[in-house]
Amino acid sequence: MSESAVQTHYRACHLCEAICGLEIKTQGKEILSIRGDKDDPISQGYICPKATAIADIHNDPDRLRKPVKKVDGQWVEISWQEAIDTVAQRLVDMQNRFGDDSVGFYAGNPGVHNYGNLTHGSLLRRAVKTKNHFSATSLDQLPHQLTSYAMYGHQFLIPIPDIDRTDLLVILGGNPMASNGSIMTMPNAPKRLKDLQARGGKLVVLDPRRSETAEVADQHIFVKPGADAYVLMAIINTLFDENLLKLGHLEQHLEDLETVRVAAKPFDLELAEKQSGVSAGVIKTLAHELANTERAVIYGRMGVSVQEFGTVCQWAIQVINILIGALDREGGALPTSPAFAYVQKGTKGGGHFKLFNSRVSGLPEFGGELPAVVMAEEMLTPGEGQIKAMVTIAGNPVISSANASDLDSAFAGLEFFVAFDFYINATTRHADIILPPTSPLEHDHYDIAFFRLAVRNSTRYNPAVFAANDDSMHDWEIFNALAAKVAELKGNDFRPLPAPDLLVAHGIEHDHYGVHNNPDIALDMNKIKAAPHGIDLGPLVPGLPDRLATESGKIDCAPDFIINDLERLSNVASKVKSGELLLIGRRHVRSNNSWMHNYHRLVKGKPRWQLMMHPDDMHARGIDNNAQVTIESRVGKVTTTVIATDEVMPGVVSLPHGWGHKKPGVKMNIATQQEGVNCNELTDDKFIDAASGNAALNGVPVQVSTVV
Ligand SMILES: Nc1nc2c(c(=O)[nH]1)N[C@H]1C(S)=C(S)[C@@H](COP(=O)(O)OP(=O)(O)OC[C@H]3O[C@@H](n4cnc5c(=O)[nH]c(N)nc54)[C@H](O)[C@@H]3O)O[C@H]1N2
Ligand SMILES: Nc1nc2c(c(=O)[nH]1)N[C@H]1C(S)=C(S)[C@@H](COP(=O)(O)OP(=O)(O)OC[C@H]3O[C@@H](n4cnc5c(=O)[nH]c(N)nc54)[C@H](O)[C@@H]3O)O[C@H]1N2
Ligand code: SF4
Ligand SMILES: [Mo]
Repeated sequence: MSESAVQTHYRACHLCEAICGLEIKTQGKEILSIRGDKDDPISQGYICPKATAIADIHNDPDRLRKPVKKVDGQWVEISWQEAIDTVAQRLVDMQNRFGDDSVGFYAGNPGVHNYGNLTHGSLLRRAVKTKNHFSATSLDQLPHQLTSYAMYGHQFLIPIPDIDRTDLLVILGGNPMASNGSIMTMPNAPKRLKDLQARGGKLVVLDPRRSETAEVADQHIFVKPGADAYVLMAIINTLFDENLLKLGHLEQHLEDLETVRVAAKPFDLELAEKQSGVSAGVIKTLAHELANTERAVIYGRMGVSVQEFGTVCQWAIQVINILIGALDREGGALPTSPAFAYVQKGTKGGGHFKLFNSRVSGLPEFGGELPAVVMAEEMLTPGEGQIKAMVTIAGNPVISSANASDLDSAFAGLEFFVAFDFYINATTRHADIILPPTSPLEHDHYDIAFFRLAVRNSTRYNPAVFAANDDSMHDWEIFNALAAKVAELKGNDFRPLPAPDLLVAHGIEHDHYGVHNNPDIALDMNKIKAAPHGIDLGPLVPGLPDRLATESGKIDCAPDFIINDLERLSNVASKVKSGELLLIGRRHVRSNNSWMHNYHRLVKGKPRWQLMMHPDDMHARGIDNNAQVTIESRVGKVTTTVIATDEVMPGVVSLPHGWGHKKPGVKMNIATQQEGVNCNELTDDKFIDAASGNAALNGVPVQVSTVV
């Protein structure tokens, strides 16, 4: 038999927001190599160590290939037909017995990197009508989306730092050297940051930890967790006070700027210094530099979204960019112009807020979703509307969400649980049925979400690397089949959707570069498919005020609910009790949330899951380096190893999320051998950004002591 030929495929990496282009060589069913695609116009050959682990995902013996059902505590393989029929029947039964809201949904992060989830997920949601939708959005970027909705009228009209042309980039609570950029798709973050410095620009980082990005920055400023809002308000105050405003072309399109000036007044430099630990002089200089640098931009990510004042921080960052004239200006923060789902006035999906509230705590919905922090109480609190069945899609909330122990019990106590996932992990071990989609390399790929958030406009479509087995289903096919069955059982009409590439192709033709709007470019899927490395669509371009999606056509500088939330900020009494430390997270380039710990090449070497603590804090508690310590919060207690480092500021401890796989029933052979603990057993479902309901996973008060 002749050996099959070596084939070269081009495929985007779907693991993180950087969406690097890959060159994958295969022979038959074997992956020979995974390298960076040098001809990818945006990533230009860059990859990080996670990319090669895509081969491990594909080959992993622990990855489920067939649907499984739990029978007397044991997993047995079942046919797709049986799986779909059983799941549909159980969901409909639940709704018949306990009402529509008795079924809940949780959608995790990888669904956003797998476009069939985005195009087809709503089919199932429409078939199984419930108000109980949750997702990783409210553990993450909800404050960004809510702020864009409130100020610019659309949750995805999010201005992106023009990193390749700015001369001053101020980052709060983001670590692109490890994360490779977030809400700022920027493949090869290390080079882009170096280039900024090489052209004489300056990188400033505010972070309670000297992160990998702080390490390469021109200036690193330690800031107390959760206190950034004081710094940002003091910058706003200084800009007004010293008349440093440069409103530029948006001047006539700003509503309620005066409200901002008045609201910022009480938050002066002295207060900011007292609350944040950043000296008044440093904040003042920063305000001056932002105002006086021709091309400057301020940006904030996880550390300032997923904390107690997430929405105030994201709003204040937008306001500063407006005040210094950075919004919608080259080298500042600009709207993106993707080929699909370009946001302009009237674009669907702008958002809605507070249309209804959660049953138990009354937290508000946003865009049809309730905050993930209420998921456990909605499952655990009896009464009408209690969640009795869950559908999880590409998520692992028992490791990723606040108060993980409560969630673990909640999932264990469900009457029915179906998971779309290919691993039996800390969450899905509680499922009754698991529906494993095809491997990432077995389906085609288009980055609907991340082209929208990228520092440069581009487009790229990748066909599947391997043909899927006959007896397997893509996520989108499962959505089609399950939604059809649910509709049939309910006696409703149903029309399945065509394959995702057809939907995107149709969208592109009618969108910004499509023949109907742009006959000169007339971009279509055929042209995109003919360019396997992707097509560069150029740098970000100014588009405001035309693209504003607000009713007034103007920017709402002072949304009421955010201005009202400043009340909370002005309540300055320290909530930190004596001896308490503030817990923050941390990401590492070799890890990816909770699901990339099952591959030897990513977990080998020195451990990366320990608690980081400042030597002074250890000394004060008589804790030795490498000792076992207990960390205790309002909701939980874990035991792990501590390492002494002045990377974290005094009063702060850091523990990465995503670990804690040693649970009975988890079937991830390598992950379960890792010692890291689940830091979300410490994070608190009642500790939230009250304006949005987003979890505050950073800045959680904890006590640390030696294990006795
Ligand atoms: N303390 C703390 N907690 C955090 C964070 C933090 O910084 N600190 N970060 C938060 C953030 S930003 C996020 S985004 C969340 C992530 O939280 P989640 O989205 O809940 O968790 P992931 O670890 O991404 O889990 C993804 C699951 O999807 C499965 N999966 C992967 N690809 C596919 C696919 O193509 N189809 C299907 N059906 N399943 C797939 C994997 O097997 C895995 O089980 O965690 C949050 N939690
Ligand atoms: N390697 C790798 N890359 C990833 C991921 C991953 O798990 N691993 N996850 C992906 C996902 S889902 C996301 S959302 C992005 C996140 O992308 P980033 O936000 O860039 O990544 P983080 O490492 O979470 O950075 C948060 C920073 O905020 C700091 N911080 C914590 N609390 C505070 C605070 O109160 N104030 C300030 N100023 N800083 C604070 C932390 O010390 C940390 O350095 O990364 C994506 N990329
Ligand atoms: S930075 Fe790494 S994980 Fe992220 S897309 Fe690029 S290669 Fe993949
Ligand atoms: Mo995330």
